[in-house]
Amino acid sequence: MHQHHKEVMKIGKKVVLVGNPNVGKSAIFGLLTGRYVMVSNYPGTTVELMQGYATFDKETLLIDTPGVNSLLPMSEDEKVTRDILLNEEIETVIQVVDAKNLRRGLLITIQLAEMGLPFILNLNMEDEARSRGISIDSKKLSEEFGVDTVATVATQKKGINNLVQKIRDSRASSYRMEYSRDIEEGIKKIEGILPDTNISKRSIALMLIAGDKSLSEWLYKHLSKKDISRIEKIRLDIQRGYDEPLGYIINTQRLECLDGILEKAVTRSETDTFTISEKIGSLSMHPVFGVPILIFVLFLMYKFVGEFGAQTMVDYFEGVIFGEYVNPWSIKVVEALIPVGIIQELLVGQYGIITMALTYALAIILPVLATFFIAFGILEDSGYLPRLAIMVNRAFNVIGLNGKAVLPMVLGLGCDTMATMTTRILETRKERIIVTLLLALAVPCSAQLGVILGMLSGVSLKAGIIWAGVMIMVLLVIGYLASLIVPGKGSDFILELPPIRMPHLENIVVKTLARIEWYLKEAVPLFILGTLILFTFDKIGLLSVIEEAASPVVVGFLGLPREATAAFLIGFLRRDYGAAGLFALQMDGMLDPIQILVSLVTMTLFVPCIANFFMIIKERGVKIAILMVSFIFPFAFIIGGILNFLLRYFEVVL
Ligand SMILES: Nc1nc2c(ncn2[C@@H]2O[C@H](COP(=O)(O)OP(=O)(O)OP(=O)(O)O)[C@@H](O)[C@H]2O)c(=O)[nH]1
Ligand SMILES: [Mg+2]
Repeated sequence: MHQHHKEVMKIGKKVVLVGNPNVGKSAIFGLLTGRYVMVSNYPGTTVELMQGYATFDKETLLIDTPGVNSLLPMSEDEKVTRDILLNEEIETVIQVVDAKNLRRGLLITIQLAEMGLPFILNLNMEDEARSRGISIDSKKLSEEFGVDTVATVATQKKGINNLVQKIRDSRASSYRMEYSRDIEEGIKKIEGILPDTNISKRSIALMLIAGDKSLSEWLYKHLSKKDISRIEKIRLDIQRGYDEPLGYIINTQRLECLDGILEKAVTRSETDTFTISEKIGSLSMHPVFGVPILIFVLFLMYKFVGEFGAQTMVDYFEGVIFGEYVNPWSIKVVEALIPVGIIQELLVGQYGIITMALTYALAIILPVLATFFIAFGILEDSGYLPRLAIMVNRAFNVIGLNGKAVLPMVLGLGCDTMATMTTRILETRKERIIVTLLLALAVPCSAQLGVILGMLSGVSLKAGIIWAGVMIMVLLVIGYLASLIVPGKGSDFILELPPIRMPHLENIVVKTLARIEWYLKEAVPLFILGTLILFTFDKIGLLSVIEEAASPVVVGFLGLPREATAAFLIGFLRRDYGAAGLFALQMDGMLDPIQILVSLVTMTLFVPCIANFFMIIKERGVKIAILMVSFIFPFAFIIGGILNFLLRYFEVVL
């Protein structure tokens, strides 16, 4: 969706934004560079490095990083952030802190101070801190750490100029905390072994003592085997003195130090009264009241996306704009200008680029997609999604996943490809594999969901409930089986809950436009490609051969008309395009209600799109990707066939 570069650009002074998840780093990055990167109200929005030159100085390269809870990485995205501090020569670090959650933020400040990197403390979300009665004595804080502090409210563009001023004369912190004697001695010994790098030996020694496994690659590059085992021995000697792991001990000592600082720098006025947003927030996670709230949210989405988007808007775009104007005119123009029959057909025939690819893309999918993006953007920014994750946590525990894993799945409703990348926030390989599989299998992305919602709303509520029921059952059963097969263990459930917030119109608009732009750039060319393939197959007679060959499955097993084969074929490229093909069949009256339901269930279980497939390869490797796909395709058809059999056997009226 956005450009990303694995390698950090070499030119320019590097300024890195670092901080806890969901504190506003990307919002600040956007203000400093004028480049839009996704800003959403949940942790893990950014999972890779984003770069851009500053608007105030073209020589300054700003780098946005994934949020971290500590510079001792627990997951892949956190490692990205630590590694950039470790490996790049950095001019300044801007540590973005959530001002209402200073304790969490200062834990990172201590580590930045230890690294010896020049940095400034950016107290963001000042507005929310104030409304919660938290006031921060930033002078005190500056004195304690020996660095500048700047208060900002990124959403209101407040304090940004100040921030820019301070970047120029940032300095390394004078703060130094003392750990217990055994640890301090260990640090000294390890410092004697370590080579010089961008960050202080003390900070690396502490990471090693804390048991940072993600450093092993770095160690093997810089040290001999003998030195590495010497370090490990030092670590084990210290560990012998404690029952808890050293990482935990070090953290506890840091927090103790912090509490001293917080006492001096933060005052809270008593505001025990629950704000309305907090009330809504806790109700939405309530085991009982949460359910009607969820149903209400789904109902609103259905009204807006399913009815307004997929019916009213599609009818208008398909029926009026394309049906009465674009397509008839195109046909006239093409026939008048190009007298070559085959080219006419290529453009405006049954499998024509205008009459099929563009009509599906712009008249059927785009209206539902646009409404879905708006609705989803509002949900993202409201802070509801992580609460939804908590609500369904229990069900997911059964299948060996925790609530943090639900987040990528919910995000999959927006885009499965992006969500597959977001699995980086998960801590164990097992969780990442299971979530990747479930995303590809049973989580329809926005484009698809919109088309499906639209088609189902043309059948009945019952059909919709059966469709959703099948998806949920597949999720739970396959998730459960996968958790038995995939080795490894899950992790504990820790999910930072962002506050419930009024979404910002500006962000929703910008985000929706960014997503539509992405759809036009990424998906539409694939639609055209798919149409070209169908056109060619049709012309050389291959299409009817394939229809014939697939007939036992499509016609016999699934009980669909043979024309549906073409929809499944293009569904290989993107399942929303396939679904649009089914939509077109439905509008032509070629599918009865059972056929609609069966074809939709089968299509939903397909791999979402080629892009998702490549993302699975990139994130999980070729072997796992192929394994997944060779499971998914037969599985999709089998479930569709079983459903067809059951519906017909019990003579279900939809
Ligand atoms: N009220 C308020 N909201 C803010 C402020 N800054 C950012 N936000 C909101 O906080 C949420 C998180 O912002 P992001 O910029 O995505 O946070 P991030 O630190 O990049 O998050 P990750 O990429 O997940 O680590 C969004 O909903 C923003 O609109 C602020 O100063 N005040
Ligand atoms: Mg971000």
